[in-house]
Amino acid sequence: MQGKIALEEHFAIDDTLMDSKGFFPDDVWVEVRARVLDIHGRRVRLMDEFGIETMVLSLNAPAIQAIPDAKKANDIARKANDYLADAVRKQPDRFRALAALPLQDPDLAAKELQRCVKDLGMVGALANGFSQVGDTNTIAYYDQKQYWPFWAVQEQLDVPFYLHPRNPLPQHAKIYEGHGWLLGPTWAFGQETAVHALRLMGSGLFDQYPKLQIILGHMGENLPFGMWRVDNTNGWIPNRHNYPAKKKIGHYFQNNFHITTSGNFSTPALLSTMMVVGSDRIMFSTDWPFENIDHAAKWFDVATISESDRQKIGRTNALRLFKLKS
Ligand code: GRE
Ligand code: ZN
Repeated sequence: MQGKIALEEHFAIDDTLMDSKGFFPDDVWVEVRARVLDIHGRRVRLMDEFGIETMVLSLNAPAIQAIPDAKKANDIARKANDYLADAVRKQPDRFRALAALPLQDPDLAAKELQRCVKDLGMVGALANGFSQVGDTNTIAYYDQKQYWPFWAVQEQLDVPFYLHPRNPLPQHAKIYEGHGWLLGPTWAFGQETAVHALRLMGSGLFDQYPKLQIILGHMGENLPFGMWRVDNTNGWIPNRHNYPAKKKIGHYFQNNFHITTSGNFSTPALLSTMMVVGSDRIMFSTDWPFENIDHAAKWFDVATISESDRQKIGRTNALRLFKLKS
């Protein structure tokens, strides 16, 4: 398919580059390092070769979220966002941008989001899970009440928020001890991000800000497959669930969330996701440079879905969500 738009596509600046190193063996890192630092070279050649018209770019992980000092997090976020805006300006027909945010301080994050959207023309934000705040062992999830004024700004700007994975802190990852292969993209990323998303849904955030739109990668971090059970397990027990939100969790999942195919090029997973959220809320992505553009595109271009769904998922859903001109 020509004209695809991909929206979980990463770059790094020198200050955040090394955050990605630990996920790869040393010999592979030589390759990934070159890929993540490149924007206008090999990346664009691969986009041309595999029918990707536009990439919506975001910083690598965990980057800003792992800088406990709010002022420093703000400085690096601004630096990364200025760098990204410059790169997009060089090829505005091929790239768009998601803002990195210093969520250590909700007020600073709201200000930076406003600057990125209003002054730099960015089309949304991407955060890498919880933020470490003040010291490396103190963390905050974005359902917490101090973030609600930030969410008011996000809703008012009418741009989506991509909730991207990070690993749990070591002290919260005992279950993976001795099984390091389950950390990162294999399992821990999805587990961590799915629970964060469920916290947002159960908190009542979307009753207060019903227009908020959150994007999840990796085919919804396994949530489409689990959603029925979340709402229906032990349904025979009265008032089984006790959470602040007014509606079933699935309601928010279907009305306030979008899902991308990043790093999850599985047709059974795509078909299940289409049955749970519908083809209007799924969008193509690759997760370059941590996954491969050719794997994503060769899979998606011939996946057993209708051509009208391929157009929606490959292109037109993203045009609509990000208000890009067709
Ligand atoms: C990602 O961005 O999803 C990612 C990383 C690091 C390793 C693998 C991966 O940030 O998919
Ligand atoms: Zn990613």
